[in-house]
Amino acid sequence: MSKRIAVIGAGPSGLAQLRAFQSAKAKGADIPEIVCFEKQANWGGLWNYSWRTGLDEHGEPVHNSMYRYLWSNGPKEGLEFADYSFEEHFGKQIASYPPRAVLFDYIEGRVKKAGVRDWIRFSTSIRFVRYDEKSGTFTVTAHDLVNDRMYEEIFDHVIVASGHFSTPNVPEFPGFSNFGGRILHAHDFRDALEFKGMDILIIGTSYSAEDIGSQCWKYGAKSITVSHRTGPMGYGWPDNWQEVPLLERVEGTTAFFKDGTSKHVDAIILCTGYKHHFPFLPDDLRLKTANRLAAADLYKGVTWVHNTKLFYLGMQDQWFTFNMFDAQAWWVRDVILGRIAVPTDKATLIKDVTDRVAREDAGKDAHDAIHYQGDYVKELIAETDYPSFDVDGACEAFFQWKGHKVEGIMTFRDNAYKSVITGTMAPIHHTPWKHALEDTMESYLNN
Ligand code: FAD
Ligand code: NA7
Repeated sequence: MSKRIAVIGAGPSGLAQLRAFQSAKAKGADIPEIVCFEKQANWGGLWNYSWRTGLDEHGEPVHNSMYRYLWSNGPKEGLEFADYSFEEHFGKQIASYPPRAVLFDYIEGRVKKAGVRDWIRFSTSIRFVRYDEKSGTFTVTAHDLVNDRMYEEIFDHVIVASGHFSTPNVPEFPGFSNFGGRILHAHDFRDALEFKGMDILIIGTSYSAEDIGSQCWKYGAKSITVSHRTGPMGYGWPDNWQEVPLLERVEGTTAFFKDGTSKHVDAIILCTGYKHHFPFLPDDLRLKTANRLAAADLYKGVTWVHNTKLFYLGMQDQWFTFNMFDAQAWWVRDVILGRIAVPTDKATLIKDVTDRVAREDAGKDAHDAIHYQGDYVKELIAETDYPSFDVDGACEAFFQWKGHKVEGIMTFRDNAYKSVITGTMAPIHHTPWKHALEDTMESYLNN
């Protein structure tokens, strides 16, 4: 096959795409030339931890938003690869909420086995992509950061897998310019020990707020105050943790909230989410969407409705992660291999998107949202040869996880769930999460 495919990003989504093509090749298919561009020096995306914040050694925005001591915020049984189980990788079943380094090792294990590393051009940032109507091809401008060399290449398809939890959404509140302590966004949070003994104010009520607050609590912050715009998280928090209405202003080191209360704070961490940000795409190719399950303008959640030669992976808000990226990558692969036909009339493509939005909007709660995304994963895998797995069982692990968080927000990670790939039960971790200050892979696997 003489087609050329550009994949932008070698995080879990981009790597899923490489594995999808490699698995077709292993079964005898004629596959196109795949070139994956990754701006970092290694693969793994957000799971490739960096101590850096701000700009990297080449002056590129640091992609990493993860931090030291980060453990999976959901059960691993919800994300397990159907073609590469945790037991296959580690040689045994492991506990359910692995630290970052353990999940990085697992992600890497599958692609090392597939032998796709030389499909990736590391330390290469994509600067621009443009589509030429006449030739029906994309011109991709890449920047080789090590040799400081820019070049262009032509591709038949572009697959954007650059993630959407890296460019921070950073609101400003009155008084920030004169605040008497540190203000940072979750994207730049690295080590909870920095906040030991401090009164911390967190803005936001989603995963970052919950987990960064919990990290700071675990590593000895004096108090945690979480300020909400819409509503409190409502878990059974420890005694030195309070939930308050939205921040109104700060004066010196005093924070004032909408209900008239105030509190001394030493540092403010904005856990206010991220932006879908594609500075390398022109208007006609650039996705603009809210962080939701039914992303805008993507037929089947992956095909750009305005140019069906362009695909996006992993752009949805995420209950399902690695296995959903796989479902998407296998599906996109099969479109490119001509095994799946994408409708040619735009009205049909757009109707698919509006139907998905309506179905998501019809859901009442998190339970419905989990089912909605589970059904999406099922829909895609039914159309490809991705190994079928018990998606409802993975949803069940998520429901149990939600219940365990309500039972104890600082103890939910002490639970274990059953693998939907191998059917085996995970062991209970040897140390309760709140006492496990050390997060090396060696320590975690010592079960
Ligand atoms: P990313 O992991 O973001 O990878 C994108 C890749 O594209 C990066 O390697 C980046 O360097 C590269 N790239 C970007 N722009 C360019 C460019 N212009 N040129 C070349 N390369 C480029 N998920 C879970 O399942 N469990 C968790 O516990 C969990 N915790 C999380 C905690 C945090 C703090 C965050 C932010 C996310 C978490 N996630 C978690 C969700 C996470 O989004 C997914 O697990 C996963 O990393 C998404 O994979 P991705 O490949 O789509 O994007
Ligand atoms: P999310 O899930 O997008 O949540 C963003 C939070 O920030 C949410 O609670 C928002 O409140 C809040 N927010 C956003 N803008 C503001 C302003 N201007 N003022 C106050 N509050 C605001 O991002 P996360 O970082 O928590 O999670 C992203 C991923 O990282 C996730 O997949 C995890 O796995 C890790 P709202 O509820 O809209 O009022």
